[in-house]
Amino acid sequence: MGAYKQRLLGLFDSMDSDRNGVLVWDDFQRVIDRQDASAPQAKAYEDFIRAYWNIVDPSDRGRDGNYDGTISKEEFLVYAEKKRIGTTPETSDLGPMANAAFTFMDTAGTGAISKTQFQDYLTARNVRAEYAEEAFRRLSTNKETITAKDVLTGLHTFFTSPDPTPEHSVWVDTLFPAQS
Ligand SMILES: [Ca+2]
Ligand SMILES: [Ca+2]
Repeated sequence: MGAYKQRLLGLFDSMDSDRNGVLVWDDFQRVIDRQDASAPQAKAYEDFIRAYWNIVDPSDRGRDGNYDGTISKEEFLVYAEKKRIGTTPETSDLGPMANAAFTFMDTAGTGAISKTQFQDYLTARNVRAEYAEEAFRRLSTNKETITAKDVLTGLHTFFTSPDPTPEHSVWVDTLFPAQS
């Protein structure tokens, strides 16, 4: 199996919170409910999960191939390949999710994430310091901050690239529940 499929199936498993092999809204609600609702970025994280649901939601029949109201792994992969491979970040369906991810990581709310802020965000989530540094180097276009556009480009790369470790995507992993 290619790195791309493995990466997407890892993402599928991390969101399949009842481990029954299909995605429905309850899986996403459970991820929201497991957050500490009083944490500073709890609302921003909920917005991110809702934005992610919007590109999974089986009520879009193009995603739910067998019309059973749930998204299977196969449907998840087929839709991702059909809809995203060959798009640009701007023409993909990832814009709202990327904006929500940016807002979540922009803990100071300044509209641009500084290098220190980004590295602190990652190391607080158990990413090793050298990986955090490398992730910043790869993701930041201007080498001083991470912009919303950088996050969109990085997320698009994560969802479309055949590269085993696209853009050093440790930061993407921090956005989703850890797989147990
Ligand atoms: Ca499930
Ligand atoms: Ca289905």
